[in-house]
Amino acid sequence: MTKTGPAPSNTGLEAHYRQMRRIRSFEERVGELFVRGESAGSMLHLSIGEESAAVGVCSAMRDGDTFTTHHRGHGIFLARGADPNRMMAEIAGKATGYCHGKGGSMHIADMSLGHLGANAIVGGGIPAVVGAALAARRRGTGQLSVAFFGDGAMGQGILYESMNMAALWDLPAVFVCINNQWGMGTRIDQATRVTALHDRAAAFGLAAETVDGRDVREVQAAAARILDGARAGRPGFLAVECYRFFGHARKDKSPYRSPKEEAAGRSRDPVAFARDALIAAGMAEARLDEIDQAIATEMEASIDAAIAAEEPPLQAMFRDVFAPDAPEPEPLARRIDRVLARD
Ligand SMILES: Cc1ncc(C[n+]2csc(CCOP(=O)(O)OP(=O)(O)O)c2C)c(N)n1
Repeated sequence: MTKTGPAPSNTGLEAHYRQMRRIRSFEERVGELFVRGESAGSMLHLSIGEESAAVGVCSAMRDGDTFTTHHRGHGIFLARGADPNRMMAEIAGKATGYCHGKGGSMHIADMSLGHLGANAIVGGGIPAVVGAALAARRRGTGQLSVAFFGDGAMGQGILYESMNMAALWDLPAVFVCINNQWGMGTRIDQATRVTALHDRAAAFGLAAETVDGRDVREVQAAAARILDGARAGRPGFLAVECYRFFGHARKDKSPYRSPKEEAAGRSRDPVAFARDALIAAGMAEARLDEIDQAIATEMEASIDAAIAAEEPPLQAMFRDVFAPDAPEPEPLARRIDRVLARD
């Protein structure tokens, strides 16, 4: 049930543009961090091309709402108000990062901004929003919870268990599938016969729509419809159609896609689309260039700060990993000594 809302206006488009440009610029710097050998871990997944999904949906969320993301979640967290300096530091594995350098790109979390956690397991973050939505409803807080995931998670059983439970209990939960057409090297139509993904959610009793991600205003309007319904107790599903501009992770040059396909996908750029729409509405290109420059300066400062930041001290290895009252884990060397001493 793909619906078309009223024609989008330019109201708020400049703010959306700024936020999408910040995400694009941040991701470009994250790519640079990796190439410079300064990122922690070996994997980075950039959301370039998917900015409208993050900004469109997050702009329909309210303070206090919670969310989880998949492994490609930098843009979503930025759109929910994350500080790029703390994010970049986290991706660089530094003590000043959101999780003191222990989460990295794929396990970043921050309860104060409602981020219940990114998750590297495909579909892994989805069930947490059902719990968060149940808690919100029982407490009567008016909050809702949103799960962001990729089209690959449409093949995970936990999504269907979660949607079923949310629908059965009328929970304020929303499931957002960022359909960038590819799950690693598998195109969506090589993975499923039913590519109208919202039909599956509708079958579980959710309000379900698909929206073209090229125009952030369309995404925001569709997200507002779905989120308003969820807040009133009718959980929803939104698929945002977009294109993953680059490889799955930084080392993937996507040899499984033709240059023609990539060119067509990149021509659906939501950042360029918003820029063109602002110019068409009378905004001077020079003003947009100024905005871009200010954002580039902000993100360049974040990469410099992340590289210069302190590594976490070794003693912090087990901090924030175990419950505060749990006994300290025994160091491996002592354990080996103890086991060997038994013989
Ligand atoms: C349960 C599980 N199976 C396989 C993987 C390996 N894996 C990591 S990302 C990915 C593809 C995910 O595609 P999608 O959900 O569409 O997200 P995208 O990468 O396109 O953003 C796979 C198969 C995993 N992390 N977890």
